[in-house]
Amino acid sequence: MTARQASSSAEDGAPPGRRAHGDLQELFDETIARDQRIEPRDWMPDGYRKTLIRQVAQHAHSEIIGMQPEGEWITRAPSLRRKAILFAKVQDEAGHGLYLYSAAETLGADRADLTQRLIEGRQKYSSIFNYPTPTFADVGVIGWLVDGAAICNQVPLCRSSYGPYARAMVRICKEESFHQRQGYELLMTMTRGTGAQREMVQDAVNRWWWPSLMMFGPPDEDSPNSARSMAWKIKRHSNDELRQRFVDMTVPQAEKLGVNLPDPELRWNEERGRYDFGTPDWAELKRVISGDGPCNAERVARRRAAHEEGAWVREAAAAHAAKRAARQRKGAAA
Ligand code: FAQ
Repeated sequence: MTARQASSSAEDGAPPGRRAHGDLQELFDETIARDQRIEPRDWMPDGYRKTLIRQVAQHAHSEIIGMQPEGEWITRAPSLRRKAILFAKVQDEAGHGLYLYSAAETLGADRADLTQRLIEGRQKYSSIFNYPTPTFADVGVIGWLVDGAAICNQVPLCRSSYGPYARAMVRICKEESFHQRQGYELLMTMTRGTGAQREMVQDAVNRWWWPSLMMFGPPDEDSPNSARSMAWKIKRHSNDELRQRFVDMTVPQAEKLGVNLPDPELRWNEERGRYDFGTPDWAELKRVISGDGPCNAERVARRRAAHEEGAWVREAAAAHAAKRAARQRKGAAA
């Protein structure tokens, strides 16, 4: 019997008593241990549901707020080709946000409530989107480093134990890979260009390197959620493991591009077979997460304005859906 069958038989029969609850917990634990997926109708512990809503909502908010830093360059992209590429990328990010809000809804969260929490500063989004994008090289570096870090973090989430989240991640990761390549291709073009373009790229790398490492979250010893999330197989790897993986993947790419990563401690460790690297400024991460980064106020204000300006669209869509449903009911009755 799966957790789903158990949950529906408990619903069909008498309300689950202590014993039934124990059985459901056991089935849930077995499903996780067997590496099978938990689906929306399955019984799940409250903590598992809450953790998922927290992570999936933050992830969705990150995709939507993440449209802003690059979005600022759509009207200023240097060619029609770059404009079309950037437009498509930013549109993909909107799509990712929507898949993720849908995944959160399967857990019983209400999308309007999640948005409200975001614009009131009661729910987080990724620290990385609170940094400015003063030059077009930032678009390339976001694609290369930020999407690169997102891929490192998100590919394991395709095996997350919660079905709708894992399936959303499969599609998202395919698109993120494209995003990463477009960023790298843009930087290849710029680094083969003029000295001024190369300087612009190096300056953007200097600004984005450390914030990209912070995307993976605090160090393991300061990560209150990791142990539980890993036991539940929501997260498959710790923050530090993924950060290391990102550094190992990125250093050879930086060498190919001919840019320096701004870390004097970065060097190959023969014994470990991995790169050693310096310590990010964790106080900065804390500041940015708590709302005091360079662009937090601006990002949330923009999101709030977009939500308010979009009220008429939501009202029109709801009125249209109601009209259509009434027409269908009339048709069915005739
Ligand atoms: N920023 O105990 P942990 C993208 C919070 S999408 C802000 O380690 P956890 C696509 C954390 O929430 C990028 N907050 O937490 C794109 C927790 O707070 P809480 C987003 C952070 O959950 C590319 C507290 O600190 N990706 O880039 C951050 O186990 C380009 C303690 O931390 C995801 O959301 C941070 N960096 O691990 C779009 C991936 N780090 O809730 C546009 C899914 C930590 O207890 C352009 N999420 N916090 O109050 C995850 O993998 C995890 O949630 C982590 C954090 C790894 C982010």
